Amino acid sequence: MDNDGYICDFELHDMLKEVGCPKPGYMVREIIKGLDRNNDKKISFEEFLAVGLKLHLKTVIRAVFH
Ligand SMILES: [Ca+2]
Repeated sequence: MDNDGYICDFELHDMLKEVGCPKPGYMVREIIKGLDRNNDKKISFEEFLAVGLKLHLKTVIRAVFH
């Protein structure tokens, strides 16, 4: 992370490696594409937060139904 407030492909690549689930470059770019809402090829804090919330909601919904 270079602390510019955005996560770009190589930063996400390093992050995934650090948390023990490395992904090849093309997959990292697919993930970025999936999260990127304004198509600047970077993930802003807001975009990241939106995903975090979605994942959190999924967990909550799963807990409710199981
Ligand atoms: Ca973006």
